[in-house]
Amino acid sequence: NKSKIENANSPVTGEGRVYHVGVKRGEVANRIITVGDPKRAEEFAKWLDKDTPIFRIKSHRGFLTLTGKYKGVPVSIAGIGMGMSMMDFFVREIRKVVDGQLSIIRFGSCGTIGEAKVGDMIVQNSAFAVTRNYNYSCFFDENVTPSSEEKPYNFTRIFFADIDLCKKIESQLVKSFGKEHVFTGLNATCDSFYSSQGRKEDNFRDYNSDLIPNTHTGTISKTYPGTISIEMETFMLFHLAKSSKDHSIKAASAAMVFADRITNEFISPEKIEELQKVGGKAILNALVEIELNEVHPDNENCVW
Ligand code: R1P
Repeated sequence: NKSKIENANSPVTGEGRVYHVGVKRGEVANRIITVGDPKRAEEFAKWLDKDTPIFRIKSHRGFLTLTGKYKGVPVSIAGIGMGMSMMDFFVREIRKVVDGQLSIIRFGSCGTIGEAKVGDMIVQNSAFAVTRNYNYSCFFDENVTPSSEEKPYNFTRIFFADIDLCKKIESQLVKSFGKEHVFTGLNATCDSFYSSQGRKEDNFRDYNSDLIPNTHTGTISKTYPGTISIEMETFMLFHLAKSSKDHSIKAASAAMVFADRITNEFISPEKIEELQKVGGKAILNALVEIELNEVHPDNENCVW
């Protein structure tokens, strides 16, 4: 049975498919763009070379992988969904089935708490994580008075993107959008779209009103001054790239600003379409420009 998994520690089917992303060796290129929304992945695939057929696979856990060529270079575009755990599944499982160096660029959407505006582009050259402190006494019992050391949210240290890849992305985005619309800076990756991103809700006790209090002086900005963007995946990508044993992953991230978390402005659907079209091409250009030690699988196993 080809779909049977023998090893619970490293779940790969008899056919060599990783359990969640659903791909096997030869189906994913060394150069990868990850996006959250599968529709965005399909949109970017429109830029791929027309003379090479696009390989498409959707996994039972919602990962969509598209592989083809761009300017003659094998690339994959993956729709991975949202959050740090999806990025963790993706990077670890892809690393199992691709040989040689990997270059992974996340191209997503984000909010800004810095000087960028809705519709601008941000190259995220570094990232920290903001996670809910599940042990905070008041989450368990609202009547408890927490000690002064206890905080409802935790902040990690900062992890960094690959500098060369960032520079290539930055110059491609500047070419497409103009210098005044491209920012480079520090990103906050949060473990919730709601609580750790400082959104106020009626139904839950989140103790998050200090995180982004509609000014630039919230706890996130105070902890790491200069934080420009806020989203849910980039930290995990940079963290895994840094902690990969053979340092074989070049990681970078860029995002379209959908929301201004200080003024509460939100982007229009028309503007999203425009940004995705131009942005996708810029990111593909950067992806194929970077030097990379690629290993192509035997012809018979390879989809490109
Ligand atoms: C939340 O709406 C999602 O949008 C952002 C966040 O990181 C989160 O995944 O990125 P994507 O547009 O790439 O999904």
